[in-house]
Amino acid sequence: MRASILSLFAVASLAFAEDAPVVANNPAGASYLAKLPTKEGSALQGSVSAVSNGDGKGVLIAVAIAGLPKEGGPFMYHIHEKPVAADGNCSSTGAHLDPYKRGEQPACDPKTPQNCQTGDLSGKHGNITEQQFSGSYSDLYLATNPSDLSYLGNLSIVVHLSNKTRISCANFSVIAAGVSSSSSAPVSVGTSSGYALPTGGHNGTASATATGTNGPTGTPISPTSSTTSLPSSGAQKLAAGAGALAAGVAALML
Ligand SMILES: *[C@@H]1O[C@H](CO)[C@@H](O)[C@H](O)[C@H]1NC(C)=O
Ligand SMILES: *[C@@H]1O[C@H](CO)[C@@H](O)[C@H](O)[C@H]1NC(C)=O
Ligand SMILES: *[C@@H]1O[C@H](CO)[C@@H](O)[C@H](O)[C@H]1NC(C)=O
Ligand SMILES: *[C@@H]1O[C@H](CO)[C@@H](O)[C@H](O)[C@H]1NC(C)=O
Ligand SMILES: *[C@@H]1O[C@H](CO)[C@@H](O)[C@H](O)[C@H]1NC(C)=O
Ligand SMILES: *[C@@H]1O[C@H](CO)[C@@H](O)[C@H](O)[C@H]1NC(C)=O
Ligand SMILES: [Cu+2]
Repeated sequence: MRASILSLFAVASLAFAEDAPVVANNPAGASYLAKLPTKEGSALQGSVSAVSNGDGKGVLIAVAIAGLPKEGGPFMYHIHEKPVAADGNCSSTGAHLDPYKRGEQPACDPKTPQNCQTGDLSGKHGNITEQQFSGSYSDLYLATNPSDLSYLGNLSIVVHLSNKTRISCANFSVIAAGVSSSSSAPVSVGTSSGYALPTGGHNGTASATATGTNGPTGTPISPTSSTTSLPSSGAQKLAAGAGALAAGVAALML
């Protein structure tokens, strides 16, 4: 009896796996930032930001990563379904954000992004094939609206080697919760539960980005503290910074 109920359930959940809908009601000006932690002996650094698109449909993702290892690519990165535990161990982030339960297989086809796990950023938008990468793109299936199943604001980013080893991870933090388009009311995101802004001079960045200018050319929100900042303008500067940091990557494996 029990077994047959379980297998019925398995069949049902397969049958009901559905495409992800375009997220249409992201709050205006909502902005989140995940800043990868720097580690002794590793050149890896970077950030991923997610800002509501101007029309409220989906988000603009901006990625700036440098100091990836020479070996072990191409690199994948995803939004995972849980935050990073306080000890920083990336195992704690669980699987990919996948509220529509399509699972890992078959692999995401970037031509049909609605059929990918909503957290599968590199599946939908491309792996990182160099030791550094900087770019931004729109993703229509991710939410800055806390009531949407694909809300990313209390989740995390994980960067992987090609063999899935997790080499870095970070919580998203709220920079600005935004204003709901339906009610014009500021959105509440429960700042008591781990939404602390990254320490170290983020206040200036936050006020600069909270105004919600997010055209397709928007540059990644870069940390402004002197020890951890990535160059914020231009791939050349990023590449130069990455080159200077490229030594001593071998110790990176976790
Ligand atoms: C993954 O690849 C890295 C670098 O190529 C290697 O050091 C590590 O042992 C591999 N891990 C697994 C689980 O295969
Ligand atoms: C993130 O926040 C949403 C909305 O408040 C909530 O439904 C979800 O359970 C939270 N997820 C985690 C992993 O805390
Ligand atoms: C990530 O966020 C969770 C919950 O919001 C918090 O418990 C955890 O300490 C944070 N992790 C890190 C590495 O800051
Ligand atoms: C991280 O957590 C996993 C699973 O609990 C554990 O096997 C691993 O040893 C931990 N890694 C570190 C560096 O503590
Ligand atoms: C990204 O890399 C992974 C691991 O090597 C591979 O399985 C996957 O097909 C790659 N994805 C794309 C879109 O090239
Ligand atoms: C950022 O602003 C908050 C509130 O205005 C203040 O308490 C905090 O000290 C500021 N942090 C920095 C690094 O300036
Ligand atoms: Cu992942």
